[in-house]
This record gives sequence, structure tokens and C-alpha cells, in this order.
Amino acid sequence: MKHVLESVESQFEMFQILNEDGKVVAKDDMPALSDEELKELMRRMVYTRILDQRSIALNRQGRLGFYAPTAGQEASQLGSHFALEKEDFILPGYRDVPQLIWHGLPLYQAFLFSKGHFHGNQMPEVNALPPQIIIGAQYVQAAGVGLGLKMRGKKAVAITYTGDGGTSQGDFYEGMNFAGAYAANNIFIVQNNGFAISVPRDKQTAAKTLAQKAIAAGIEGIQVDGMDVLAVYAATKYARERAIEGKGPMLIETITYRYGPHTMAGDDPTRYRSADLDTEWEKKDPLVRFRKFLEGKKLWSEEEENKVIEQAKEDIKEAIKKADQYPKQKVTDFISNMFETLPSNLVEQLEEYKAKESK
Ligand SMILES: Cc1ncc(C[n+]2csc(CCOP(=O)(O)OP(=O)(O)O)c2C)c(N)n1
Repeated sequence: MKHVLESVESQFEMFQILNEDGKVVAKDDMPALSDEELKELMRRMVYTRILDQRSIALNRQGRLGFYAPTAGQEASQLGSHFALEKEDFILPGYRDVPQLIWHGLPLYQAFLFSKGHFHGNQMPEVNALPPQIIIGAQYVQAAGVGLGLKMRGKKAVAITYTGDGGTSQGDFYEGMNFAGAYAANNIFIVQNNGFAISVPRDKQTAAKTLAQKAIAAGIEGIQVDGMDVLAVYAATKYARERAIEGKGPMLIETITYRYGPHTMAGDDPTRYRSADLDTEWEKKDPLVRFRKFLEGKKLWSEEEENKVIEQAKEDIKEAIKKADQYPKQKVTDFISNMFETLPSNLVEQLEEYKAKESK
């Protein structure tokens, strides 16, 4: 009897394709990506790292508001996104803006989101919901979207993201349980970066892995090296294929790390993380690892990387200019953009503010 838990937990060994030296350790699991696709994955990670650095600087200059840094998590975010198609729906958390951008959200809108402008949450051309601040809550919404896609016979999935802290929320279980019961078209990602703001992962749960939480919902679960972009891609691709075949959702735990603070709102990670831990994780860096792999295949060069960096800086300059010049929002804007059909109390408020704004 006492070995029951151990035998469950031992099934969740971390899946990896590239080790820290960029060497393939699971040849049979190597995804079938063309050289151009492999390079595109690298381009996206480099671009996103620059976007993160610039966003932090823009925040410090007072040109961006809310911002949750992404450096360290590129493989988790972009590897999972690369397995998606345009018709798939993303239900992101506040840190998952890069996936929205690569799904088609214009950069200036991502900046407007950061400025708290309603237009940053408008996704007419992109299959996505606005980023959710309430942790875990997107799992419930995602289950609904996943079921909707299934009922309409769509060959598409709803993918959602939370962090290790989010797995302690009731919504996390409710969403997965519902999606499991209806074999909905879902992929549930937990980006386990070791900390929920300052709370370490081992204070969240006695469970050895977060992936094993799939078992209670009767769905598939896997733990993946979240610093290995190929492993994250392969796991998500597999999950997507299963889901659209009607085989139900999957939970993917990516083991990752955020180098920066939780958000730019005053968090100081040196108060809860040691410099040694940071150094340990920097050795696993997703960009360094994938760069080594690509260089080994003669697919990447410094020149190529510099081109991406210059392009990113150029795009960011244009986008922040556009976001800065975008018409300021009025109170009536965000009231009228909150619901498709406004509840009666808000109709009253809308009228009140319309009158004030016309003065
Ligand atoms: C339901 C709820 N409770 C508390 C908070 C406050 N809060 C914001 S972020 C956060 C920690 C989230 O950590 P994690 O889920 O690991 O995600 P990460 O920020 O590391 O990506 C908390 C507790 C919240 N947003 N929602």
C-alpha cells in the first residue's frame, strides 16, 4: 500500500530532447521540423528576449504600465505556441503576451494592454481571449472554449496557461475535470518557474510533480523540460493531435525559470532567490541551448542573430510610438467594451459618463 503514491509519481519523469549542451538525447522523439522551421523557432526566441529587455526599459521610463517579464520562459511559451495553428484559441495568463504576438496580435496592441488601454484587449483578428490576471481562472474559460470547438466539430484546440501557483486554485481542477469529462479540445499548460511571486514551488503542494495532477481529472499528463524548445514543441504537438482526434485534453508541466522579477510593480527576487540558483538556471538557458544545437547543424550564425535583434528593435520603436500616440481611452470606452450586451446598471453609468464627456 505505501508504494502506491511512489508508483504514480515515478511515471512523471521529465521529457527532454535537447540537453544543456544542445545535444539530442531522445532521437526517436525528434519532431519533424524543416531547417527553416527550426530557424524560425530561434528567431522567435531571440526576438522575444529583446522584446522583454525593451519592455522592462520602457516600463522604467514610465511608457509601459503593467509588465510581467518573460526572459527564461521563451522555450515554454514559444515552443508550445509553435505547435498551434491559426484557428486554435489561446487563453493566456498575464505573462503570456509573447504567444499572443506570435498568434498575430500587433505589437502596439500588446503595449496598449500594458498601458491598461481597452484596445490592448481587443482581438478581432486573433483567436485569443485577453490575458487573465486571476490565476487559474483561464482553465475554466478554456474548458468552455474547448468544448465549444468540439461541439462545432472544429479541428482546433483551446490552449491555456497558468503558473505553478495557479495549480493551487480550485479553478485549475474544475477546468481540467470538466474538460476531461467532455473530452474537450484542450491543452492545459503549467509553466512551473519555481515561484509564485515569492512562494517556492514546494510550498504549493506535496505532490512531486504538477503533471500528475492530470490523473485525478482522468486526462493525460506529462512533465517537460521547459528550457528545451524542441521538447515543449513535441509535447504540445502530440497533445494537439490527440485533442483534435477527440481523445481529450492533456496537461503539460514545463519546468522553467523566470530570470526577472515577478512583475515590474516592485518585486525584488533577491529577497527570495539566491544568486546561485539564478546561475544554475542560466546554464539551462533555452536560447543558448538551441543556438548550440543549430550551430552544430550549421543553421545559425551571429550575423543571423544580429539581424533578428535589429528587426526587433525597429519593430518595437515603431510599435511604442503608435501606442503612445493612440487616442487616450475615455471612461465610456471601457464601459462599452466590457460586455457584448451591457447590464442595465452599466447602461445608466454609460449614459452618465457620455454626458460628462460631451461637456
Ligand atoms: C485568484 C488569485 N489569487 C491571487 C492573485 C495574486 N497573484 C498574482 S500573480 C500570483 C502568483 C502566480 O504565480 P504562478 O501561478 O506560479 O505564475 P507566475 O507568475 O510565476 O507565472 C498571485 C498569487 C491573483 N492574481 N489571483
